[in-house]
Amino acid sequence: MDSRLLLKRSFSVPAAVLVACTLSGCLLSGKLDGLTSGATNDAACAGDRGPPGIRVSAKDGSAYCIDSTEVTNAHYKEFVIAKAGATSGQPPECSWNTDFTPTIDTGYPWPPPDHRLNAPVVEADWCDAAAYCRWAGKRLCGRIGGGALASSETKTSQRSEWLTACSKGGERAFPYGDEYDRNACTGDIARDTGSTNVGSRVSCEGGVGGIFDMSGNAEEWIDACASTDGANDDCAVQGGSWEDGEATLSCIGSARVFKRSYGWRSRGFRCCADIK
Ligand SMILES: [Ca+2]
Ligand SMILES: [Ca+2]
Repeated sequence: MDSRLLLKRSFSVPAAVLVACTLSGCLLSGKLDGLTSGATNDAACAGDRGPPGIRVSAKDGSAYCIDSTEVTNAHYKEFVIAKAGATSGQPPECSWNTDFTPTIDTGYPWPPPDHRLNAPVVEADWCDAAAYCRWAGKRLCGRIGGGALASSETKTSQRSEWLTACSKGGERAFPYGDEYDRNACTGDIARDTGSTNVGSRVSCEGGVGGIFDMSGNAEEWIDACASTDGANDDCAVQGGSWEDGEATLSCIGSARVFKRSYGWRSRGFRCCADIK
């Protein structure tokens, strides 16, 4: 599909934002405040810290909120500063986690440089991500209706908050449609350049309008771990990243697991919340 049609369909762009569409997708430039600091399609998802929430309707008639974008370096930096080294209040399976600072990797330093503040935070382990979401008044995306998703349910859209949002309730293979479009999202077309600012590729919108980068950019931790023993639990990651190709970039086909303690340069997260 012509990405300009996607724009007209459902994306409300602040007047100060310029949109450029090329073969490599659409990129926003200019002022992003309308997208990243308070824009929401539903007051029931407003008011928490972090990216604005977007309302998602599940097939069972319930509804919940999901962050419009991945959590950014700027969002996460606020959290690290606010916690000031304190790591109390974590669940028992995170008792090993004594530092919320992301691991430092080549090209992904911490603290982040100013020009990377709107890029997704990466190198956070599962417990860091869960603690951020709790601090923000939210939770890692898990099971529709609340709580963790069983690891066997990560490919069941009617059970998973993350997958329902990405696949529009199981109707789409990719957030933007059924056919893979290598240029729509920040997948392996960015293998040499890495992650981009969240929400900057407007052709990567969906499954629900107003949500960006469910496919690619940073892959995303969800609340679906195989056990609750600690650092070595296998926890699910979805959506693929700038390091991945088609199979991993689809909504349903992308469920992989990594150790709870294992941050990575292309692994981030977003949060979910109950409707207020
Ligand atoms: Ca940590
Ligand atoms: Ca993503």
